[in-house]
Amino acid sequence: MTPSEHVQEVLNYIKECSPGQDEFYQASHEVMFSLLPLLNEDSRYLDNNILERIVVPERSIIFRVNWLDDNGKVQTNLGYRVQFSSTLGPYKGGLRFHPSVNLGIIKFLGFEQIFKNALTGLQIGGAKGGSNFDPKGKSDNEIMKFCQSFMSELYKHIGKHTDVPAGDIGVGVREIGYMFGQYKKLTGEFDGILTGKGLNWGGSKVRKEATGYGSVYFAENFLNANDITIKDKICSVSGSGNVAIYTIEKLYDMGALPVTCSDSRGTIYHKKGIDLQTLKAVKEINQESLEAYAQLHNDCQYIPVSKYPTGGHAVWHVPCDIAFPSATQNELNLIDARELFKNGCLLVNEGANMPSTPEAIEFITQNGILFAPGKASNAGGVATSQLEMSQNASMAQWSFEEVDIKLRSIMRDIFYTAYNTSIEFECKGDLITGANIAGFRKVADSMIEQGAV
Ligand code: NDP
Ligand code: 2IT
Repeated sequence: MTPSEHVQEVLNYIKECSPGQDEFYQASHEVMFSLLPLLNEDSRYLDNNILERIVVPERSIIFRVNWLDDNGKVQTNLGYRVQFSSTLGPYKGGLRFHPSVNLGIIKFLGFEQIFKNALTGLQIGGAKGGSNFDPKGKSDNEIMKFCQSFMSELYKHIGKHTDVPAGDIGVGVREIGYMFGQYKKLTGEFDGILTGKGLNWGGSKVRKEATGYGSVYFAENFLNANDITIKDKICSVSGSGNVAIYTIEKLYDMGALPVTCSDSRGTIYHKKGIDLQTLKAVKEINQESLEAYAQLHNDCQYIPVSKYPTGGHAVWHVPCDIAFPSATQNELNLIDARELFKNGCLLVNEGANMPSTPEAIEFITQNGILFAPGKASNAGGVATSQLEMSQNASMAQWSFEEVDIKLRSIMRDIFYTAYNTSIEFECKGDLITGANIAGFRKVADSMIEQGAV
């Protein structure tokens, strides 16, 4: 059997034993085929059945979460924690609260996390979790009740040396706080079992900003390696949550001009530049729709999702030099990629996890647009989570500058690891191949060294 046939066989196996898990299939398809240059030259990985092993989580925990809403009625949601790989360290990865969450989504995110975490060069394994709980429209009391119930089961499976969750979509410092409080109540221990904590109770400076800042640091390295500077570049950013907001903040710091942001209801196009203060007030403080932003700036355009021709996303249809998809999976498709190309886009730098569809990626890479895959370019969040774990272990708190310098240097190292690996495999600048092979090789070599466990 050739390596390519072997890969196809493993993918058939995934389809058979995890039916309906489309996003997981999409993520594993991308990773496995990109590994062929390595698999063709080194037979140890297929001889040791690494592919068959790495696509199966070490453990998947699915549980019921009962909680009381404000009317005293019992509500029920599904909770998940997929502990994918502990090869390089304790399981590490975020928790997502969104109505679209199911096992396939959590498995795709956990699978990506294995390689992302390996790329950071830090000692962290891969995991993901969450719930189909919808935080939208819930009172603060309901959010707290849900988080407490969720943790009442999750606490049995996590620990500072075993599994350390963090935030993701729908989970920020407020939710981490309620979950941390419940963990402490149940165990009586003040432990660094979550990251993204508040700064007064064990959180790290820069963790909140880290994914967005890191994404821009990554883009800067990628552009510089191509003799392009980030200064004065017009940037289209999607999303208006944690990653998008701090991407926009860092873009301004670097002299670039972010002109868009979006949420699930619409897109803002503000040609003179997104007003960061308004954006933070609308999204971080008031948790409103971006319509509220448009009401405060009559020189911006608001394009509701319902008004946009189906098949594409308004945010990718404005002139820009760099695109930062920073909302959710599959939010940039072939129609969008064509539009970006037409508008002269130089780089697509993924801030979200798997935001570009396979067809979009194919078009982008075949038409000379630089492409930074999320597992490399958005790794700044989890890397800073590991810095939080380090600080917790030594009961220290580092300054903002100290953490930011470390983050910047980690992003540079991740870029060069992926870039140099692409050179090693004779596809210079193909960071999908570079990042996947570099991450995989580290995990796979360690799996072989640790034996068949
Ligand atoms: P937030 O919950 O803070 O923000 C998510 C943003 O994306 C919101 O603007 C939300 O709009 C929008 N969005 C979410 N789901 C959808 C959807 N199905 N359709 C349209 N818009 C949607 O999450 P984050 O900013 O933390 O996460 C964004 C992305 O970055 C995710 O892919 C996440 O996995 C990834 N990521 C996050 C990291 C982190 O540290 N937080 C680290 C690495 C990656 P609305 O407000 O209307 O819901
Ligand atoms: O996708 C991700 O890398 C995250 N949501 C952050 C995970 C973490 O443990 O900080």
